[in-house]
Amino acid sequence: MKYEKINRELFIKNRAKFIAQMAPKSIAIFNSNDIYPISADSTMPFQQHRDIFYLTGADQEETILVLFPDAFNEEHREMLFVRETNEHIAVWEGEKLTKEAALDRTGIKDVYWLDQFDTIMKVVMAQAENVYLNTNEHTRANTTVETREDRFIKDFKVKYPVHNIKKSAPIMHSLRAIKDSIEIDLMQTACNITEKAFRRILGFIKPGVTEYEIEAEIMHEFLRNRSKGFAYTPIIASGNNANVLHYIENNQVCNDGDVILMDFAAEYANYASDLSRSVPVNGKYSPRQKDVYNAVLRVKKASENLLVPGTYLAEYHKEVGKLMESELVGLGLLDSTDLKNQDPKWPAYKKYFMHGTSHFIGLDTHDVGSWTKPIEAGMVFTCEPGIYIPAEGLGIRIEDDLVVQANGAPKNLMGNIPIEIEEIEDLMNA
Ligand SMILES: [Mn+2]
Repeated sequence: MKYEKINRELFIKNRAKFIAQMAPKSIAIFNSNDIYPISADSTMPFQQHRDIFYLTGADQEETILVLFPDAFNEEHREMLFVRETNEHIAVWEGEKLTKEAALDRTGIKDVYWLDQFDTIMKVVMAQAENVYLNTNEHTRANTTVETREDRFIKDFKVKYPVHNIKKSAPIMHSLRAIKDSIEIDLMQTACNITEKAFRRILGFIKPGVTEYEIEAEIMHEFLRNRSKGFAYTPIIASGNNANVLHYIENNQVCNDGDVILMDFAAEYANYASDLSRSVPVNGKYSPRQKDVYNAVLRVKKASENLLVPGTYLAEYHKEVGKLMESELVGLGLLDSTDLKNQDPKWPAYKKYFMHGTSHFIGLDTHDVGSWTKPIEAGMVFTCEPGIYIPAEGLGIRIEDDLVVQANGAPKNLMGNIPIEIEEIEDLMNA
């Protein structure tokens, strides 16, 4: 792991919060992710499952967490199973968690080797009525690939067919949506690394550079700051490429006179940040580019102040739509006829701003959290309005990450990242 050791109090508190939501006589089980194969003996870099990470801090494959607060034996109440390590593994693959290291990292006293799992489960399952299993209930999840968790659940239900199955996902979503101060600090670190990369490329972007050269500069800055890389696939989209919302080829030359829309951000300790900035390739926005940029910026500033406790995300998005509608009229992109004829289900502004304004962010970039309950203090959201005008080869998006406060405006974790036109132009021409 490149990141500094995390204060394990976070994971101890997270487990206590989960246990507080469990029914009596229940066991909860969480699995790590697989290491995904590519071909031959190649694999993708390991990415820990965010739920077991949230509950333990264990950042290693083939790890299982078992929580059983009502267990008869104290050593069965909180158990971590890890792959047995030895000197051979240490030489070939590097250091894996020993029992001592696992305790140090997670705060779990009872650490077992994985080969004891089946034997111990027989003992504890005989005492339990319910089992919480962890499925992916993110509404946009792509679940074609069978995960280690999916495989485990299949086997487990065959072995223990008469226990009551309960869902961990709703509990995990409600816990993970509200961030602890230790998590906010980790997210702030991710945002600060993102800031360094943005400042670095402001001095690098000029007509003739390629989108992938900009991507390379960003990655360089991420790695030297203990991030393992991008929190999501970066979008480095110059000119009309900005109008392809998920443009990730990043293989074109940046031309004089174009604006380049960049949606990139660092991960740190598995926590995501998410930034968008749109800057002029030649260091000076044209008058039209300035007008569109400032329209997006006004929508962003007004929208973020709506991220307050008690508001529903659906209401919030409606309000942002109204702000955007009036800016689009101001830019001459919509007129009164467009507004008169608009379909309430697909309002006129969606022609130029077709995506949502905010999403939860945390251990996942599009983090878990309820879209049907009001916003609460401690939730972290992006705010990312944009205006896309293919006819003008121009697309602008501006995005920061914000922590909802109990009172007043949210705290901007990206408040130090240049956003005003003058500051961006000054830095690009320094
Ligand atoms: Mn985003």
